[in-house]
Amino acid sequence: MQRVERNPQDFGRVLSSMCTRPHPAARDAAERFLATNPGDPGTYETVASLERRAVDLLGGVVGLPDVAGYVASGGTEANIQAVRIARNRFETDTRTPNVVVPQHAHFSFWKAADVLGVELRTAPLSDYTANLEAVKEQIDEDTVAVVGVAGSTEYGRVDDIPALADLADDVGALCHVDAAWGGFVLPFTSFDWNFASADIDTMTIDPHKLGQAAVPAGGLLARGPELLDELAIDTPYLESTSQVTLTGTRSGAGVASAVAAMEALWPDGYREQYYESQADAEWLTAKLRARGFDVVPPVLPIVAADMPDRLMDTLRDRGWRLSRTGRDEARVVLMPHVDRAMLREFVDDIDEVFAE
Ligand code: 0PR
Repeated sequence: MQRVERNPQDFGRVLSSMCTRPHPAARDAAERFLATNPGDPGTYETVASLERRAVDLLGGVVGLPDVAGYVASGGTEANIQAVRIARNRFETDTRTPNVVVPQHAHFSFWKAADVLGVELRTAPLSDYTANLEAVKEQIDEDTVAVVGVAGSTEYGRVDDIPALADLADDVGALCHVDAAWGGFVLPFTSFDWNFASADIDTMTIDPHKLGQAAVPAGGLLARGPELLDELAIDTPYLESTSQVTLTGTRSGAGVASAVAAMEALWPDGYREQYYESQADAEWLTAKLRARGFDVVPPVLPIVAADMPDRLMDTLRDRGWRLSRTGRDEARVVLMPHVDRAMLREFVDDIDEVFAE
């Protein structure tokens, strides 16, 4: 078999990333819109209408057809903005608003707290998901948002979102769901909630991760336009009069590629990809267990296995890109570019290293 020459866009041995090879239609669309700026919809009308289309398509994915939102630079921006929405609704300026996150929340929430001057309260996990009692203990009258993670960065685990949404609702706080990575597989899993059925207010769901769009294309969604209005800033000299995004000039490439990817893949392409990746995750789990590694069972397609440092270093020397969890496990993210052939090669390499 002829090896494809390595270039920075070759995902041949990348097991650590949440980015992937964009869908061909997404790549073409990105190129076509490279020099456009959806931050100036008065000038760049086509890409502005594509952004509305992107939000509509995302609404289809999350089960809320008339959802509000925009295409952000990534999950970090979407999470910061969700916290900002919640903070801006808070009505007293004499007390510090707080946001309650389960411990596995992405580090972008720490950035959000720092930038926005809110207190971040973390609640411990049990069995890799938010412990509801612990979350409840952290909530008080100054809580502006309760965050649930749907597809955690390290283990791909999903919190009990409907329960977290109820806890938020009890104190009039917003419920934000970080589905930056998991959002495009959740509709095909046995989780029986979506944006419409659970009492979710805002959600992060990134086309540039499992949506197979080009970077940068994150997604911030809100139940209605009035929540997004919390972010509106006047833009006196543009033809449009206000802006809700955090960044000014933005990538039209991200927007156009998000639309192209979703038009090509929603729902059948994403469904097939999820089934394949989940089956591969289970295959890899079995192979690793058979070799004596402890593996955290993959609920969504991420596999974490306890591997000796020396083995990880040797695999890295052989070109494999693996990342570590906070507990030092090797983490394999089964993005669409990770297929069975690649995983066979990976397992063969592990066997070779052991045989040395
Ligand atoms: N929320 C969750 C659940 C995430 O996993 C991530 C990113 C974010 C939010 C933030 O998204 P952006 O990075 O788009 O702002 N999780 C990965 C991580 O931090 C991102 C990543 C992507 C890492 C590609 C490596 C890589 O090659 O690990």
